[in-house]
Amino acid sequence: MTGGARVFDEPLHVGRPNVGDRARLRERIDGALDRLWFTNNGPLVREFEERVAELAGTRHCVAVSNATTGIQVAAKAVGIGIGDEVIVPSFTWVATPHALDWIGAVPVFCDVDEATGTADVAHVEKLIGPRTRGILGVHVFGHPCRIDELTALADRHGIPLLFDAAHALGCTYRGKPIGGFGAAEIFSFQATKFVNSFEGGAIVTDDDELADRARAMRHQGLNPDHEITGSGTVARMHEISAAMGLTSLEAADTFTEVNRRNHRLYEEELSDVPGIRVRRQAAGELTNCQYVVIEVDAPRAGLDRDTLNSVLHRHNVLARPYFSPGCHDSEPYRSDPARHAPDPLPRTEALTRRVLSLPTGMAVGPAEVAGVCAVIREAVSAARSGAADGILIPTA
Ligand code: T4K
Repeated sequence: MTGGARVFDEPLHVGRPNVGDRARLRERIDGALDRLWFTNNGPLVREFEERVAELAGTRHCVAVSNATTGIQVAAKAVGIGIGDEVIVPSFTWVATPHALDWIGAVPVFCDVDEATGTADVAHVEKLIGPRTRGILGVHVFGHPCRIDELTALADRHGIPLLFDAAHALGCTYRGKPIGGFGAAEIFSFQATKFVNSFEGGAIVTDDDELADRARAMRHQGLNPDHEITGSGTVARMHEISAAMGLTSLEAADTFTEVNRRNHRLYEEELSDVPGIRVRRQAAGELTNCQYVVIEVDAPRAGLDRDTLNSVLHRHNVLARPYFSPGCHDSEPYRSDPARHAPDPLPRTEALTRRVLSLPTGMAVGPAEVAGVCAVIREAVSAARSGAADGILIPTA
């Protein structure tokens, strides 16, 4: 490593898709081709919805084309519209506020609790005002929000509570699967997610009427009798996506085992590296361990997150600084702080400077984890001994 050679010849990605049994995938795709039923509530989509609802423990699952449109449909289905303020954490992927902004709602950013990375309930309460029409919590990196407290708060103020559960399929809160909390929760099945359907998402809920509205909204407002019941969009999942979703879902236990093993290996390998800490999974809960996130404490590590990230990239480890910058510090929100971020968000800002997501998933084995950790260990060691990151720069 010190001689300048790259540790990895090929790029090691954070979000390599988890596939499952390819032969089953091909069979399912062939079945769809034989049936000539490609989209709009096809049999594979309905089967996928049943499986996801089982896993989430909900009465309904409405599969959609991606989680972003899923958030939009769910928000509209609970009555959020133009000019309505929705309180949302800034520490999330920008899809969360963008989904609201795109339907004319106004994301108002709250700070997060540093340990969980999820909405700080006291700050959410402080931000509730006359125009607040909803709260959208995010189970970031699969860590559940403080759901009971948010539920009590939303009930007290009579506003709907939704959860962006893009990272949280297969995770639990107080032993109950994520999916059945709030008015509705939204999963993502984008390629890099724990279970993927190439692109895809789902709204899960126990509310029959909300589910009916969401089903109509994802299909231009049409009900099952093909009557136009209101406005809608096109957010349908197609059969090929559902084929992948079902195949990937069947292998979810294996994905979880591999993710957990990788998470444990990273924790072990990095436990003695000064200034580097693997963020904890939720204590006492089931978790899919889809994200391995380290925090870089720059004064102790001798280098900051961005320097470490550059070193990793030079070795072909394509780590990602999820989620940095905070959404409040990204356009269009940054340009209108009075509207979107009326209060300072110190814990979000501290977190966004420190976090870095490392490669995991089915494409990452113990040897890859060891290689990534060796780069980190040596980078920290060099930085602490005053050699900056120079010794890790490959010559070629
Ligand atoms: N809410 C939250 C909290 C979210 O994190 C997300 C999505 C959403 C809502 C919205 O969900 P969707 O509407 O997308 O269903 C990625 C994903 O595109 C995005 O879905 C995800 N969050 C976000 C955290 O990450 P990017 O721009 O970082 O890159 P992407 O997807 O091109 O690639 C990520 C890594 O995965 C790279 O290292 C390359 C690798 N990769 C990617 C793809 C697509 C592969 O190896 N194969 C692939 O097919 O956004």
